[in-house]
Amino acid sequence: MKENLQAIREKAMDLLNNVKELKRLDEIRVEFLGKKGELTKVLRGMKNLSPEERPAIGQLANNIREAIEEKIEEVKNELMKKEQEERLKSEVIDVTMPGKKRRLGHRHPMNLVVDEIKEIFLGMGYKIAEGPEIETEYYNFEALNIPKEHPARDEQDTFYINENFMLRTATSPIQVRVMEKEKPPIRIICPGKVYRSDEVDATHSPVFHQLEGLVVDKNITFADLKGALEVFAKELFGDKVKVRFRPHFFPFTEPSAEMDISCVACGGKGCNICKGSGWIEILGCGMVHPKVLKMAGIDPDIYTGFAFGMGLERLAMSKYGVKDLRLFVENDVRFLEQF
Ligand code: 2NL
Repeated sequence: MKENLQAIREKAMDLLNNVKELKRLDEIRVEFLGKKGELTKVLRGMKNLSPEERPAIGQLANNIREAIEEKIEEVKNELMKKEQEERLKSEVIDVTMPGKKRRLGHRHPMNLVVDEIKEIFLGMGYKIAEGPEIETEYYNFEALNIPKEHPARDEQDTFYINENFMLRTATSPIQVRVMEKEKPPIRIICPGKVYRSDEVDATHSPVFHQLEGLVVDKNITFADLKGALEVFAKELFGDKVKVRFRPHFFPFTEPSAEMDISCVACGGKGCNICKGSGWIEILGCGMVHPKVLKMAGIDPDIYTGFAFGMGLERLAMSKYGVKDLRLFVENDVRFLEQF
């Protein structure tokens, strides 16, 4: 009987040491101390013991009951404490915890170049002009001396909305509108989106950005053009940059030229960026064609002017070393956060 009691004690203690939930604790109490519990059963069997044995076993049984009761109480307190701690832990608000870090936005490289170029020309006394993206053939082509047969007019290059309207293929129509409205001196730049029906690749997109400039006044010469554009190039790309002008053709300027800058990647030695030539073409320019002035209502016998135009994606690509123009529109933060 004594061994029996010890075994019960051990079994109960073992169970109690491993109990994890209050509910299970109550089950254990009933199992051992309840009316049909193991210990109760043993105590019932006491009447079969001899009177000499009875007190000692009775004493032992009571000790064990007390020990189990005590243990139950102890485990109960422990479990309740743990439960409360867990609840408090889950409910706690740590007011000293730092807030969620928000990622700071970045300015788009396209906006960075546009603004930088604007600042340069504003500093030289130019004003900024804007105009509609939907244009007529007159403002987009006719007024710029682009004849009907000119390849630039080809349906392939131009997005037509209907017979009368199209998406502008350059920002020159803005300048035509300014010439019509205002008297010289005119000194403007026209940044904006332009549209051409091109297939998308690393250097082409049907929507891109352009910035054109126009100066009209008495006695404006090609030397003024060269001076203004050289200052512009040095301010944008640094004082060490060299420029050169190559003869070119545009229907709206005469004479016309393209301006190159010494390669920003290799400094003119020749590399894969400038395809070994040491030069990068950045803009087209020329003296405004007398016919263009005349059509806009400016007397070419009194006034002369120069104009220039540049694609901003390509400019931003050489300035920031971007190899694929599609990155400008994909809005991948890994790209954007570098600016
Ligand atoms: C280029 C070349 C150019 C112009 C644009 C212009 C505007 C008027 C009159 C005369 Cl209203 N010319 N603009 C002149 C020369 C070149 O752009 O390669 N652009 C991306």
